[in-house]
Amino acid sequence: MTEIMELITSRDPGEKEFHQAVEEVLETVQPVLDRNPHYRKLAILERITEPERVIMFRVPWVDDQGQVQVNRGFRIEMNSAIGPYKGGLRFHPSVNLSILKFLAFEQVFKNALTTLAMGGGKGGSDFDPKGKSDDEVMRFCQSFMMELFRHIGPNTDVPAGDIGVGAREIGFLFGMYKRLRNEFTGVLTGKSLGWGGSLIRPEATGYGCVYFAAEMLATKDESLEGKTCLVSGAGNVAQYAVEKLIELGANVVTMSDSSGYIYDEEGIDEEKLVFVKRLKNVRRGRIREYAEEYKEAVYTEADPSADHNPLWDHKADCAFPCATQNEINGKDANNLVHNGVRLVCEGANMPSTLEAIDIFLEHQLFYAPGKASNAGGVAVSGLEMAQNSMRLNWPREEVDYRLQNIMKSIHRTCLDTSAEYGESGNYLAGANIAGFVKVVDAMLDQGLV
Ligand code: NDP
Ligand code: 2IT
Repeated sequence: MTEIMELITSRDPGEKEFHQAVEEVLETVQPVLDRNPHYRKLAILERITEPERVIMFRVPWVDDQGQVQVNRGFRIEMNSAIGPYKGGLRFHPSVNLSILKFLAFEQVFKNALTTLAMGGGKGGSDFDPKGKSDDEVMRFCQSFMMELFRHIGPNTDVPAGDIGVGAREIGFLFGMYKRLRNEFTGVLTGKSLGWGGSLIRPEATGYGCVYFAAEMLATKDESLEGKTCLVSGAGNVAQYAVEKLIELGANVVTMSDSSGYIYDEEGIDEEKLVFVKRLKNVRRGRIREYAEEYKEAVYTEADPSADHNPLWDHKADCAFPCATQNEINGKDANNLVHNGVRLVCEGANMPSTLEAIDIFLEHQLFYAPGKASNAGGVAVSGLEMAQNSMRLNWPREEVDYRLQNIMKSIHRTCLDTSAEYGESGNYLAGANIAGFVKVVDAMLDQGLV
């Protein structure tokens, strides 16, 4: 195992997020490797950590001042053992190969857990949609698709949204794909309802995450009702996690963006959440304005030089990190434990550092890794693909019912698998092993690919 980490780190020395994601999986799948000594000869680890294909391309576009801008576009086609590559596109200035490879790697296991036939991929650009006009975003998306279209397709690779890519961007990307290919297919998910989108897809990641948390608590005959919850982020995942938490009677006291966070001791209610949705989705403003609107809330500006995030330093029962990777470090994890938090359910991808995860496991918190607890988004993307193939639309209740069942099934798989491999109650081990076994079995069935 250390051998394979050495190989990966020496091959791509700068890719620290990718190394972190691989290390987290390798640390937990050892029992599978021990039971299957032939995996070594078949170079399973070497194959599963190497993308099937990496596409990098130039994205030139013209801004509103007539100035030519150049961004970098990517698509990592990580693994297609169990279905077409599937995974989001991220537009954020921090995007690079390391971040997208970690996301694509996680996606492979996550998609396997959903029970649907989807391989893993991820893509995006270092383009920053913040502060850009709709026209600029459209020109960028059109240029991005002018290269990406030749690599994707409804049976090949099906992108969707992620940070910085929502319904607006998916619309512009779809329009250009349709024009270039002259075909109307489900090549992207997260489409708007009127032209092939699925009900519940916008809600799916946040709702699914809360369904997963409810399942964890139910194993101890507890529920979310009356629980104080810390949520980070204020985007797609955070908004719908908060919506479902409110519906289930929890008291949500925080939300954040990259500039800072609000703490509202009285709780974010339905009306306040409507304000956040308008603020973020329509006006594209900052979370600071919440505390200007609701005087009972306190706003704290982010301090990039601080060694911890004060959002995680409040008395609470549950924490839902829904912003970005590595937003909970070891110090934050200790703060959560000392403040009485007993459940951490990840809406974001890899929001906890390896040190933070060790602290959660050591203190026996309910800890759900993102690849299990945030799989509801890609699961409903899979349901969107199914509806597109059949050219029909399921009602809201049907999609929500299927989402709930998928989250229950992932929860059950994590618990059963962790028990089977002597790690009872360790959702991280359960998720990693179950995803790994499914993908590896498929790879072996298909020969040396
Ligand atoms: P959005 O772009 O809608 O929202 C992202 C939120 O996180 C914003 O509040 C943003 O603040 C904040 N954020 C982003 N980057 C940083 C950063 N570097 N530091 C601090 N805050 C940051 O994205 P989503 O809600 O879709 O995604 C959130 C997380 O959930 C990501 O980890 C994503 O990979 C994961 N995820 C998303 C799924 C989906 O279906 N959308 C599915 C599964 C996982 P600001 O506006 O200031 O940048
Ligand atoms: O990280 C994720 O699972 C997503 N961004 C959603 C991917 C998808 O294809 O819906």
